[in-house]
Amino acid sequence: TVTNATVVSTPQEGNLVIQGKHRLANEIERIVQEHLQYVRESVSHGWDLIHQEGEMKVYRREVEENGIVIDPLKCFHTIKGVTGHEICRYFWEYQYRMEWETTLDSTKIIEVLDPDTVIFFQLHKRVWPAAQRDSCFWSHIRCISNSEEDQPTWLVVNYTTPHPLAPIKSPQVRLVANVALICETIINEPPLNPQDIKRENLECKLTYVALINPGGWVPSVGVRNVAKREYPRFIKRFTSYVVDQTRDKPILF
Ligand code: H13
Repeated sequence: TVTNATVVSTPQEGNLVIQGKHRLANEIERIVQEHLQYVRESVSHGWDLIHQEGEMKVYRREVEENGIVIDPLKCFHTIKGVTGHEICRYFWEYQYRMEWETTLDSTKIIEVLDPDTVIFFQLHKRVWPAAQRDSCFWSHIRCISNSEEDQPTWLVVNYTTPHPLAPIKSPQVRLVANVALICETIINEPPLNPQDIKRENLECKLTYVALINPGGWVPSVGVRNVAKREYPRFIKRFTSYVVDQTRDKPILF
């Protein structure tokens, strides 16, 4: 069903559908802007490098709130042969998720807010310390053009939201998350004609930030060990998956 849309009749264009804002539009705008701000902040004091492998660097800041570990995590990586759009598309699209996610039992879309924004309900594996957890979050994909010449920045934000179709059923514990994947595309040795750009000219600079509250007490050593193992594993597996999937496909700019 279409909501928030108004059909107007105009003498010149005939019937026209005007799409109104949905209920989460303002919140999404605010969180997207916060991430774009935060992504430019460099990692300095307080951030520990917890994993380095090739071009990948994973940092975290140890933070606890009422004895619960909520360590912010930030990962930088550079991937050859893909665009930022491709990385973000494969992260956002529901149909690929179970092929690269190793920490999920299930995922489903419970609402479509607009063509770039959906609400997911997910059941997480018990790799998450202690009891099984679930999550309910809006997921938004966006392209931001910086200038006429530059390649645009692509981003996906996942942000916890309540939903009537996903009530919290105790003893199930809900994760509270604010996660962003932000990608820029670099074109090395650009050919004169943009049509001649090959995958070997492409490089994607990826930043992934995760602020996740486990939603209840879990032993801090356990959460920190799981995080240290699982985040690098996810970045490696997910980015190689996109490289494999796109290798023989036309470039998606
Ligand atoms: O970002 C990742 N996956 C997204 C798509 O499935 C969903 C994610 C999300 C997580 C939790 C709540 C809402 C959304 O954005 C990849 C996630 C990899 C997670 C690695 C496990 C780390 C465990 C850390 C424990 C902290 C409590």
